[in-house]
Amino acid sequence: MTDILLAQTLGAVRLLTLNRPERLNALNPELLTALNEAFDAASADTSVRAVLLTGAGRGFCAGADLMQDLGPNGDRDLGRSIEAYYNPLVRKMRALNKPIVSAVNGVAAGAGMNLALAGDIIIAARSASFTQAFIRIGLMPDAGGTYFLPRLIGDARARAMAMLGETMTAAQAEAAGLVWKLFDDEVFPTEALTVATNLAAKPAQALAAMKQAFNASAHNGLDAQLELECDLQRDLGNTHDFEEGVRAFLEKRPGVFSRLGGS
Ligand code: T3D
Repeated sequence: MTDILLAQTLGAVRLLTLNRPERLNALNPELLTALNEAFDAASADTSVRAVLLTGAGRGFCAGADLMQDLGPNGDRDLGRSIEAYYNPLVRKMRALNKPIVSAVNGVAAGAGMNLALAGDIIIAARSASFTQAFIRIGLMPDAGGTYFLPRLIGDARARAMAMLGETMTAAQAEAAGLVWKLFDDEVFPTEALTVATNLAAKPAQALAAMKQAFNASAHNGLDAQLELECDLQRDLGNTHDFEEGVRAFLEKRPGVFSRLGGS
């Protein structure tokens, strides 16, 4: 039996590959459980300094598996699966004190798109596409879509994308600010790993503090945010990484930075 989620450790990067290519990596309970467990494991493993999330085959993720039984005898309480799988997963991704790179290798639809948006840095292959497919099946965005989308691309674009259900090409997504960078398809896996590897070599405590601050800025006012920055920077000023960073600058060499809670 093939693993529904491939988890590989490449140096300090934990590469997670959604692995149901024949269903465009649609999310069923087994895959959602595996993802939840994989983020717990990445959090607990101090040797992991960055997570890279991508899809096998030609899709990133087609959202919820629509082949599940939704007929008269099926479970129509969608809230139940959202509470059990999607919401914990999105919360875990945001709370993880290590950066997540969402590497969107192909189509990202519905909750699959929104999982990508829960990452810290979103990159995409030029052939990738993004769609809030929910409206086509009489649903609304979940998995954080109504939270992330307006913050990333603005309220006007977010509403239109969700309500019209149109597909955004990778180039449009880059222009709208949904993704940070595009890479040619042929080099996408290599470039995605390079982004994650670069992140993994950076000062882990500074990255964790940044993630905390960016998460908080979604709901903080300026005063609260300035105070949070001050508190976090005070802590960072006492780290070995700060000492090392300044020393490396003065000695004109690259810094060698520690992982979370260790060297
Ligand atoms: O309780 C809960 O779970 C609630 C949570 C809901 C969250 C949601 O995500 S709701 C939204 C669910 N997703 C969708 O509505 C998207 C459905 N898929 C599509 O619209 C299209 O497949 C795509 C736009 C993603 C890609 O189109 P295309 O033309 O590139 O591929 P395709 O031919 O449609 O799909 C290829 C295969 O994947 C195909 O199987 P086949 O015919 O080759 O055997 C197709 O059925 C399968 N597939 C695609 N999406 C899903 C799927 N199988 C199961 N579930 C899917 N979501």
